[in-house]
Amino acid sequence: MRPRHTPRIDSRAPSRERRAALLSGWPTGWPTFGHPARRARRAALFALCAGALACALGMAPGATVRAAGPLTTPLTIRIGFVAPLTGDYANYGHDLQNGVQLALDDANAQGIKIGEQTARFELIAIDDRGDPRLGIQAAARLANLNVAAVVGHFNSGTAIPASRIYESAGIPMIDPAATNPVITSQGFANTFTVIANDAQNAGIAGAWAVDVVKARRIAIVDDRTAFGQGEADVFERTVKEHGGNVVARDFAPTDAGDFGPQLARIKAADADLLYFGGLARQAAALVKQMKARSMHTQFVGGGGVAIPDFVQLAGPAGDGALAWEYGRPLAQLPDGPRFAQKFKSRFGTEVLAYAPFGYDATWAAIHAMTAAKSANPDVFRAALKTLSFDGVTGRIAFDDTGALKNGASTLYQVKQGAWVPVTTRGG
Ligand code: ABU
Repeated sequence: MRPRHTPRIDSRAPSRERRAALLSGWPTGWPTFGHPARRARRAALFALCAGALACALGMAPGATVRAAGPLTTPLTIRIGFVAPLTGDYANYGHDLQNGVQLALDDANAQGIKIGEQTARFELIAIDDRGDPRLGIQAAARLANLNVAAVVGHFNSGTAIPASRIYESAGIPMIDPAATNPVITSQGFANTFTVIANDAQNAGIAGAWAVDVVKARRIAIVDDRTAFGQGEADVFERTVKEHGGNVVARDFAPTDAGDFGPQLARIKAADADLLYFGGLARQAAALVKQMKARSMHTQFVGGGGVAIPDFVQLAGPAGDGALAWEYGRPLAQLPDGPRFAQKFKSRFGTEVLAYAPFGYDATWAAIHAMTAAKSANPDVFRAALKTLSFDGVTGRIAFDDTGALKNGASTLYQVKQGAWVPVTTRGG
């Protein structure tokens, strides 16, 4: 795995002391004195007064009053971010965090105004390791910190339960990477996605496998995550709707390194196409083991596979692999090359996967606050719902459920050690 040049975890999070102060409502740096019970009552009173003052100023729960003073005092707005920053998915998480940070850097450099006040955006990043249990804890922490909005999570398996917490707290979650369609089908007012979902991506892949590739014997393997299983289910359903023949449906948990039993069944079923629902690391292990068994079955990945890590991990076994990925190729987008260059000079690394979606999700929150002249979610939520702007990844606008309107999907193939776009659908 390539080293990242970004801090690993919670780089922009408040210090322990400041977090405790934020949670108690007592300002950082102010002396604590007196009996703990009296201190707690004072803190509660302070929180009440600060809340009342914030309301009087038309400020958000996520906005911090720095000090009493004129309205020209910068308005600090905290944006939450949750993704795996350690563990097997950390490379996706760092890439995404860098996209979010770049958007906040740009907004801070532009001196964005929310109403009369210049906004100062702060990132509070939390590592959930892609673990639903940690994802829920992270969401609860961000809700306690009263962030104005959350950009995240990366994994569908953490995004789905976390979305319920943000909904209860009234905090908009703008997801740049998690793609299980359940995320925006729960009837929530605070859930948005700036990336095409797997009903689209895996649906397109299923129809293409039958109608274009004309695969006759299709096998499917998934990683048993909410994401991988979800996209494999959509793929299978669509293949069958199009009259295709599924000869094997199997799975391997995300920590499985050995696909021997699954590949033995797929080889015995004489499959001509294998669709994999899961991420790049496992996909690379799968194609290596297919090659070791001299299998000639065409490998097709779903989302999250067409990244350089797949090519590095798979080596020559990756040649010819196909994968359907969300959105259009960055190089073909009007602002794509400029974004890629800016990203490289800021972080010293290339865009890996979803950084541009992280950038657009963050700007969706900022544009909505600017339009509403408020960082209070109760005020700017309406602006999010009617938002429409040209982001790096394309036009960002949401349907009634909060899902991205007109998302695109692109098929890539590994040719001479690099992913090359083949065709784009939708968008
Ligand atoms: N959508 C790509 C991988 C992340 C997820 O949805 O779990």
